[in-house]
Amino acid sequence: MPATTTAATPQTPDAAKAPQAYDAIIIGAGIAGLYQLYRLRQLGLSVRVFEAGGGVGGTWYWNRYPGARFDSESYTYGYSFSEELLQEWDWTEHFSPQPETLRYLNRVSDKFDLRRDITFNARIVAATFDADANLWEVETEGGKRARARFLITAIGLFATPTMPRYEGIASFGGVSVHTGNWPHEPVDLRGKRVAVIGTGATGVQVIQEVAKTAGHLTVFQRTPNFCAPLGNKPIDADTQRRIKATYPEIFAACRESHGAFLHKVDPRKTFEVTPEEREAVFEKLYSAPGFGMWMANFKDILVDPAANATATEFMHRKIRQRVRDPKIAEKLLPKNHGFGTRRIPLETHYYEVYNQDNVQLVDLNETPIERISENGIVTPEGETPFDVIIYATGFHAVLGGFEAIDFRGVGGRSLKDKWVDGPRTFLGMQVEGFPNLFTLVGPHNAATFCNIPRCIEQNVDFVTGLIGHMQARKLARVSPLPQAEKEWTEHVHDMASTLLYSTVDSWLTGINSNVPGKRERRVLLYAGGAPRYRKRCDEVAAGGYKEFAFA
Ligand code: NA7
Repeated sequence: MPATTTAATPQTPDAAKAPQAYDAIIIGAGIAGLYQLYRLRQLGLSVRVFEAGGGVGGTWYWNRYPGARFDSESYTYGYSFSEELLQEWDWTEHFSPQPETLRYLNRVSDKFDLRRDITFNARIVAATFDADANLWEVETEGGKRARARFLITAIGLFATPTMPRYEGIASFGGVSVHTGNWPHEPVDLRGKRVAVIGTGATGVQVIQEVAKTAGHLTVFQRTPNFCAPLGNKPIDADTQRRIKATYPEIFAACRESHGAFLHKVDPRKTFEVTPEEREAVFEKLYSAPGFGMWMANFKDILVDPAANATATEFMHRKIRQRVRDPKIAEKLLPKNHGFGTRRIPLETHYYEVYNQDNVQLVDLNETPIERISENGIVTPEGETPFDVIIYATGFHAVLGGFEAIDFRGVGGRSLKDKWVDGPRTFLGMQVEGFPNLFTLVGPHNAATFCNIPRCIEQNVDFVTGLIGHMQARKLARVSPLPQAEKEWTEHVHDMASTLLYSTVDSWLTGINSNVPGKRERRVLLYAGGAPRYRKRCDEVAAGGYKEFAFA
C-alpha cells in the first residue's frame, strides 16, 4: 500500500548530498523502536530507524555487564503482538539474563525482517522541524541527514550513562568501565582487584557476580538501597507449557495492575491489620519472586509515611539478619529514605556478599573518593590499588537522551529550553510546538513507571493509531492543543505529589549528581498507573483526537 504522507524524494543532481526522505524516522532500535517499525510498516509507511549501537536491543544492547537481568517476570516482558512469537520462544528463567533477552530481540528482528530498515552506528544529534514543509530533518553524529513527516523517539530511559566527576578518571592505568557501556569482549575479573562504584539496581546485580570471581572486591557506596529477593529459577517444561497456554490471562492481569506487572497491590491499608498479620504479609511478599514487596504491598505503603515506616523497619531487620557483621549491616541500612521511595533493586545473595572475606564495603559518606589515580582510588585513608574499576553510577535518566539531541520545533525553539523547568507534554507522547514528534516512553508517560514492554506496546499502538488517523484524512501535521498539554502536565504533577517517592532524591525525581545542574527535583514520571493512563489514551483516540490540532 503506498504511503499517503510520502515526503518528497530528492531529485536534484545533488541528490547524493540531499537528505534521504521517509515517511517516518524512528530514533532507537530497542524494544519500542522495533515494535514501532513493525507497526508503521503495516500502515504502508516508508520508515528508517537510526540506532546509535551496532545492533538491536537498546538498553539490552548496551547493558551487557555481568549479572544484568530482568526484574520483570520474563513471560510478562516479551512482546504480546504475535501469538506465533509467543509460542515459539522459550524463556529459560523466570527472570531472564541479558544475553537471552538480547537473543530474543535479535530473533524478533529476524522473524519480522526488521533490520533492512535500520541504520546502525548512527547516533542522531540534531532534529529540526521545517514548519513550511511539515517535515523533520535529523542529523547523525557523522553528518548524515534524513527527512520525514513523522519523527518518533524510542530512546528509552537510560540512553546516557553518567560518570562521576572525580579528578583523574582518565589517568587510571587499569580497566575502567561503565556498566551502561560494557565492552563486547569479556572483561576478565577472575582473581582481580575490582572496585564497584554505585549500589543502585545495576550495582547490586554486578556486585553479586563480581564477588564470585574477583580476587578482591571493594564496593564504594554512597546511598544504600532497600534490596529485595528476586527469587529467580529456571522455567521447567510444565511451567513453560502453562505459560504458553495462558498468555492471554497473563497480559490481561498486567493490563489491570498499576505498573503492568503480575503483582497487584493489596487493597487493605497497613494499619487495618494486626501487627502479626502485617508481619506475615511482609514475610510472604519478601519470600515471593519479583517486585511483590514493592508492588503488591498494602495500598498506603508508598503513600503514608507511618505505613511506610513499618515496611522500612521490616527491611532493616532483614538486612541485619543477613549480614553477619553488625557494623557492616548498619552501613547497608538505608536511613535517608523510606522503603520503596527509590527503585528497589532485586537480588539473590546481595547481602551475603558482605559476609565474604574477599569483599569490603566503603561508605563514601565516611570515606569519600578524593581522586582516581593511575593505580587505583585515593581516599583520605590513602591509595587502594585496583586492576578494574566498574562505574555502576547510573544514567542521566529520562531526560538525558532528549538533551543529547538538539530538537528544534516551530520557530527554531529548542526542546531543552521548553523543558527547562521540567517536561511539559500531552500524554508524555507529544509536545506543543514540536509537531509530528512522538516520544515513546517519554517523560510524563506511564511507560516511565511500568513493566516497560507492556506500556511500550500501548504507546506504539496509540502513535500508530494517530498516524493512521492522519493518513486516512491526508493530514500533514499534528500537535497537542496548549490547553491539553497544560491539563496533562498538571495531572502528572498531581499524581506525583500523592507518592512519597516525589520527596526523595533519585533518578525517579531527576537527581543525578554527575550532571551539572541536576540538583532540583523534577516530576519526570507518570505515577497515576498504567490502567488510568491507557484509559485516557483510549478516550482521546475514541473521541477523534480532539486534544490535538491538525493541519
Ligand atoms: P542508579 O539507580 O541511578 O544508581 C547509581 C548508583 O551510583 C547509586 O548508588 C548512586 O549513588 C551511585 N553514584 C552515582 N554517582 C556517584 C558518584 N559520583 N559517586 C559515588 N556514587 C555515585 O542507576 P542504576 O544503573 O543502578 O539503575 C538505573 C536503572 O536501570 C534502574 O533503576 C533500573 O530501572 C534499570 P546515590 O544513590 O546517587 O547516592
